[in-house]
Amino acid sequence: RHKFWETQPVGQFKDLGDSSLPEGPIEPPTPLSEVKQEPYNLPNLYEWITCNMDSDEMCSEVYNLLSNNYVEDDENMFRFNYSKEFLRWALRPPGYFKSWHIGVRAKSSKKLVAFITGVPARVRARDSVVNMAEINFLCVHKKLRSKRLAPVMIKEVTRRVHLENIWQAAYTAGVVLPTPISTCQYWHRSLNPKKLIDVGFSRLGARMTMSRTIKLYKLPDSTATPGFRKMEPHDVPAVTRLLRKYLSQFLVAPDFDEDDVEHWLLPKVDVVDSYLVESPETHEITDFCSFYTLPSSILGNQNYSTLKAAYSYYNVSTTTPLLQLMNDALIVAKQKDYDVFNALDVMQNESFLKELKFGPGDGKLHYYLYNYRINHIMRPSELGLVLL
Ligand code: YNC
Ligand code: MG
Repeated sequence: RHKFWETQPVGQFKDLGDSSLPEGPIEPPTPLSEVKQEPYNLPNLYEWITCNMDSDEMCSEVYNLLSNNYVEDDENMFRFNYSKEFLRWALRPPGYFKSWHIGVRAKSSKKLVAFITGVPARVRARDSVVNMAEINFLCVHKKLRSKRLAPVMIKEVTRRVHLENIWQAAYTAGVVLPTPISTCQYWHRSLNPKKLIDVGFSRLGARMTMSRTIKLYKLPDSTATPGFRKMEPHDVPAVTRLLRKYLSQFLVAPDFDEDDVEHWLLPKVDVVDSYLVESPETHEITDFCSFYTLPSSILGNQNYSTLKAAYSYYNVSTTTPLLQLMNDALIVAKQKDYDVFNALDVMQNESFLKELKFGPGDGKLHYYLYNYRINHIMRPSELGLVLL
């Protein structure tokens, strides 16, 4: 059934529910001298390249491949449109390896036709902190689909990860593969309901008029929480402490240090936004919320070409109720002209989704680990990890 995935060190469907298998690495590391030294073979017309994301030209090539060929919804109405600045941010975190930004191009035309990336991350699974690769942006040009190029891309990134003495990986996908550690759902909160309905992202509810719908999703003009403000560079140590403590309750979560927080959470225009609550009395940082910016191209609409979407990232509440904190996040997203605010049902998100008028999306998002067994299927609320 899964000719490729059956050969890989991942949880196999036949082992689901077998709690006699030990949690942890499925295979031990091999000596580095035994890792294959040469790249895997590609069909003759193609060659491997390492993509230098410092270069504007390379970033544009990657951007063009993805904006035309990356993930679409089931009805092919929308396609992710990650910006160049976002790709730069996503691919150059602390300690990143250039060799993990892998392209395939046609030898004759030099055109980029496929891409896959990894970035390093420390991920905690129960009590173990594991050095992993987070794999993302696997893309094969539409004209080269179903030719078994994806397994070659995956084997090549695996080889290059192994060369850095890293043996585990985390990734998410909309498709079911052997075997999800958890299956999550996206929820959507309309900020600009008229546009969302006009472009076919959402539908007018039964017995609803457009004006009632606009009223239903109306938000206050300004945030409600005293001391709510944008995160600044001097907040990095306090946010790191707050986030580390919060994430410790989940079964799988990133192990962020201050460098990670500076990279992943300090605000970057049109890439990532972070807000926190500083107590007006004690000046303590008590709460935190963040979202990243990922527009989608709207395919074949006369009036609109892009949907501006915010995606809930990491949120921590200790003093401000999470519901109020997230309502303030919706208010700033609305002020910044986002059309929709998306959130997965991970961490404690279920506690605010329905009350804040998020509706369930249709697609699922499956979370996977490579070469690491987790002995039960986790509930989304046990997951403390958000991948881009
Ligand atoms: C996928 N998304 O099952 P079997 S998510 C992993 N992730 O293998 P072909 C996938 N595997 O079942 P196509 C996958 N999609 O026979 C398909 N597969 O064992 C498997 N779409 O290959 C599939 N991006 O080349 C099958 O398929 C085999 O031409 C078939 O190419 C697939 O980034 C794809 O959705 C996805 O660009 C490239 O459809 C193409 O269809 C495409 O014949 C639009 O492949 C964009 C899209 C995927 C987004 C993502 C995470 C990727 C994770 C990859 C796995 C990483 C493993 C860990 C490596 C490091 C290890 C260490 C240490
Ligand atoms: Mg293919």
